[in-house]
Amino acid sequence: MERSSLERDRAGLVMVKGEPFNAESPLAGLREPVTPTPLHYVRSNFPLPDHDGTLAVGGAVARPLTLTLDDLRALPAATLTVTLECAGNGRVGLMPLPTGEPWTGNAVATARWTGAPLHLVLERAAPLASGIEVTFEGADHGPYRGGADIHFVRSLPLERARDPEAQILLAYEMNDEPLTPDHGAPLRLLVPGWYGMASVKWLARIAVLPEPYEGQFQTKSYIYEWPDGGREPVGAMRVKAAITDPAPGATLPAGPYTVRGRAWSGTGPVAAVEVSVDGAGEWQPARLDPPSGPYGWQAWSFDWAAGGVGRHVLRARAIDAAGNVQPDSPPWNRLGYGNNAVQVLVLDVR
Ligand SMILES: Nc1nc2c(c(=O)[nH]1)N[C@H]1C(S)=C(S)[C@@H](COP(=O)(O)O)O[C@H]1N2
Ligand SMILES: [Mo]
Repeated sequence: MERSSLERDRAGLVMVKGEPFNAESPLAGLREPVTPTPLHYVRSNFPLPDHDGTLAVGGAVARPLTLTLDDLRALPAATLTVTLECAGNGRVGLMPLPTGEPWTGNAVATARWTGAPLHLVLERAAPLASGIEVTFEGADHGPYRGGADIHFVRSLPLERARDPEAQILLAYEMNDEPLTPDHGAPLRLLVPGWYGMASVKWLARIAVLPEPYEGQFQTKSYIYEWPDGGREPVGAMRVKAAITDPAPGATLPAGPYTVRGRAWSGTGPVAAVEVSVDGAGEWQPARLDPPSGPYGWQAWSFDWAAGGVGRHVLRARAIDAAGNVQPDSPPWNRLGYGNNAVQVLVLDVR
C-alpha cells in the first residue's frame, strides 16, 4: 500500500504524541542552516483542521475583507529565514516537571517563509481608531482539557501587528513550497523572533478588537507563572545555544574534534558562544558565524582536542547583543516555558 503524504511528511521526525501529532526535529534538522521541511518540528494543540482557503479580516475595521490565497499572492511577497522554537522546548529539564508536552531540546528549527506582509492587509482593512488588539484564529479546534470546544486563537497588540518593522508574515510558503498540513496549510501567521505559539497555523480569521483579548491561549496558556506569583505573557525567544555535533552520548576517537552547533535569540543577534569542557577552567570562546538575517539561527564551532579516554562533558552557552546570557539552571515556572538553561552533553572518548 502507498504511504500517505502525511506519513511521509512525518517519518523523519521524533514523535512526542501521535494525535494530535507533535514531534521534535531530529538532530539532522539542526545541522543544516535551513531545516528541510520534513525535519521541522511540529506542535499542534488540536487535530488537523479543514480550511476553506480564505482569510476573513473583520472586527473593528472600516473595510471588512475576505481574501483568497490568490489575493494574498497578488500582494508584494516577503521571504524571511526564521528560527521557530516552541515555548515548551526543554520542559523535561524542569523540576518538578510541569504538565504539558514533554519536549526535550529539539522543538526548534529554521525555515524560509514566504508570504504577504501582515501590515499591508491590515491597512487595507483600515482599523478603526478604537482598535487596540488583533486576534488571529486558526481553523483548528477541539474540546480543551475536557472542557468546551475552542479554536486556537492568539492576539497581538494592533501597534505591533501593523508595524512594518516587526516583519510579520501571512505565510503561504515554507522552504519555497506551499505549506504542508502539519505546518498550517494553506496559510499561517509567522511572528519572527517570538516563540512559536504566536505563529498561528491554518489561519482563518483576523479581527481587530477594541478591548484586550482574554482567550485560553492568550491568558491561561503561554504565560510565565513564576514561583513568586508573578505572571507575564510568553513572547520573544530567549537566547540559546544547541550542540549539534557530537550527538548526546556519542563515542568519539581521541584526537581533534570540531564541536558544532547553532545559537539563536529573539532579543537580538547572538554576540558570542562559549564552550566549557568537563566543567574545568574558564568558558572558552567558540567561532560564531555572522547572522544570515535578523531572525535565523547562527552556526558556531569549537576546536576541541578530545583528549583522555573516558567520559567527557561539553557545555555551550550563548550571549546575545542585548547582553542576555543563558542561565546554568532553568528558570522554573508552573507551565514550563522558556527553558534556555545551558545544554550539558555527555560523551565518550575511546
Ligand atoms: N492554529 C494553531 N496554530 C499554532 C499552534 C496550534 O496548536 N494551532 N501551535 C503553535 C505552537 S505552540 C507552535 S510552537 C508552532 C509550531 O509550528 P510548527 O508546527 O510549524 O513547527 O505553531 C503554533 N501555531
Ligand atoms: Mo509551542
